[in-house]
Amino acid sequence: MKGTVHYEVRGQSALLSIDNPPVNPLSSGVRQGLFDGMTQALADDAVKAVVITGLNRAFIAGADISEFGAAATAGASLNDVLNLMENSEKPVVAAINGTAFGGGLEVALCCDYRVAVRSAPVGLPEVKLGLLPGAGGTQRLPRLIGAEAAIGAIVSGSPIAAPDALKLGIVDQVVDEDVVSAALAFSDQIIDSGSPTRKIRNLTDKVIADRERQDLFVQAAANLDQTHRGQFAPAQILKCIEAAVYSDDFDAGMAVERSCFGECLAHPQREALIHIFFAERAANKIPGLSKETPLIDIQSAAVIGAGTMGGGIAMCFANAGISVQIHDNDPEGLQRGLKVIEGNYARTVAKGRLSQQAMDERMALIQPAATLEAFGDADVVIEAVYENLDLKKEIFTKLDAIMKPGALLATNTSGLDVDAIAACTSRPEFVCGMHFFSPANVMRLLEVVRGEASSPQTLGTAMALGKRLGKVSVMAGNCPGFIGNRMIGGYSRQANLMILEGATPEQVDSVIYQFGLAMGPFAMADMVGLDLGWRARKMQGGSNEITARIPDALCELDRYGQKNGLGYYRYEAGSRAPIPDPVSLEVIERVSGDLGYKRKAFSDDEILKRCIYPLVNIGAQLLDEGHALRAGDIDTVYVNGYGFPSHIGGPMWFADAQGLDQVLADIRRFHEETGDDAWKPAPLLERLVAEGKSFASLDA
Ligand code: 3H9
Repeated sequence: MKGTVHYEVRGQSALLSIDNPPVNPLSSGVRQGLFDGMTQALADDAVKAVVITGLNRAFIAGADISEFGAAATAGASLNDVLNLMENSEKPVVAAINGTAFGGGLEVALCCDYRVAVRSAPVGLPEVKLGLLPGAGGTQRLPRLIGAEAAIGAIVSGSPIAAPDALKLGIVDQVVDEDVVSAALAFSDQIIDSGSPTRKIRNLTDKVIADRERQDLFVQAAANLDQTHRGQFAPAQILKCIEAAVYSDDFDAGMAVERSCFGECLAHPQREALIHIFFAERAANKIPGLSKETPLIDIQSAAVIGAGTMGGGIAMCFANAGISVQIHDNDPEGLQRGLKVIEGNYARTVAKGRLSQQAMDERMALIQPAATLEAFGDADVVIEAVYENLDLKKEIFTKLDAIMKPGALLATNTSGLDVDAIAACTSRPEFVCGMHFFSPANVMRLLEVVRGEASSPQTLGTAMALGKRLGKVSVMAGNCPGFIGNRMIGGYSRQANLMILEGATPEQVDSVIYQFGLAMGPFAMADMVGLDLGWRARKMQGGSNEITARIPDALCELDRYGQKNGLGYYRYEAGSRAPIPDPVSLEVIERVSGDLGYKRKAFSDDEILKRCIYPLVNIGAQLLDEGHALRAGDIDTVYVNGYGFPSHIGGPMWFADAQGLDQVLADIRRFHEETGDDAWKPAPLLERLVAEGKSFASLDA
């Protein structure tokens, strides 16, 4: 059995300490240990109360996620434990020493009182795994804090800092340190005062008052379309909370929760989301890099380029409490960049998500540097200038002369040759790619690009730094576009070919939106600006790619996208909502005709496959070449960097769910129909189908 619970008597109380490192999930051994500990405490007349706490760095991280979908384990169930706690006539106090998430908070909600250390977050994040709190959380939290706050907490799944939990009434006391002593003192007080136990199931005031709020659930359901489009669990959560509010019988509400939890558990979205949870963590484990690999100690950083990217990266360092210098070869650009950073922080302060003091501290960590020479002592430098290999080479030549020995030299290139850049230095082993996604202070993904000479120390430091900056880091090999941009190249190309062949931008965009992405390729192109690619192509003397013909033709008519209200779509002044435009359709039909296409109708199914299967085929090539280490890494990149819906699990997981034989058959058909080499099936895909295997089987 995994995990255990230590039992000791301290004064008048039994202290149960959960021990299941590193984060104390409720594995079978923990459940049994809690059950045995409670039984022992209840049987001992000398014990007047029970205090439950966690060893290691959490209170309880929730149910053991690896048990979902696996065979049932022996021993006490969580329900057995919670029933003992809730029926106990001796008061039970939770000493929340660290993270109390999911089933962990539900254990605490079965206690009579909760004392938390200030640094401990609590929350019910099950929705992020396609689940709902299935151990009474949907019934007890509304009784404790009211339906509106409970909906906010459970539907978002967001962590709640202990001081906020105190304000909401989720915890009864917050202490700065030694939460166990505080909880023991708390339980002594209850015993001495003869205060009764306090069972949340018996609290009814809040839910009865909520019955007057007719609009609460209608409004919450309407919001789901904005916040959780296409997801199954959130509506089930509302159903459970509604049962908590409108049912006088606590057990009837629990029955609704049990049934809805079962439906979530059986839903494919649950499996996809749990796949992403474990894939994000597996991505951190790099073969050949052990925990013992010595890392560069990063105390200070430097960023070159104060544009959107460089500014965002500097904010990432400041947000993590690391001092960072920023340089731009254009002094006005540097000042502009600093103003943008300040504006970004000010907006967060205005929204109440950051205190003015925290903003001031972060701004103070960001120091402008007039020259590159000022960077000499920094432990890491990240170059974030525009995508021009010659410029990057020039910068790395200078950095080699300036930076102290042992510093990490990283380029934020989104697809250029990291080895060519490293070769300009006398220390290519200290060079790697660190590809942030825009806006860098918001997007969670970081591709760490392994150059041929990058040392384990360099790569380990870049991965660890990513974690410190709050990123999900994925290791990518050094090939054009790395993982993400190489794949999206295939997706965009097919979308552009389809509008030449007869589809319309709105048809393609609508299919991709329905699939779950925030926007389709053409709305996205309008947002980015069609003129960027057009100008770049003109500077290179034009492009022979037929997929560039339509955007070039649109730009020739001054249709640059959202920025001037006309692109693939037209936009009303002040609005970002794309409106289909017959003028752009005329342009598309003209170019298509000039190129000799006979326009044909597309089904939605065909459009989806033409867009998504290039991701799968290129993903398989990346795996075969070793440029991606795992299928799960590719899914992690796509979900965190490209808005692929996490409840579909990423493109490789999606392909497995379709059946790889079906995917391969379609790819072969596209290859035959178009003669386009891009559709040549990846050898790995063919091998997997021949062997009856899946992408997931490669990671197992
Ligand atoms: C639930 O509770 C359902 C109930 O309502 C009802 C049941 C009937 N289980 O993230 P880290 C592993 S659903 C198993 O790197 P951090 C993780 O895989 C659950 N394993 O650390 C990793 O393993 P490895 C609701 C878990 O400090 C290691 O622990 N709870 C679990 O950055 C370290 O994790 C959640 O959704 C788990 N529950 O963050 C919370 N949690 O070292 C999910 C972690 O082999 N967990 N592991 O790669 C988290 O949000 C974060 O892990 C946490 C720690 C904040 C706790």
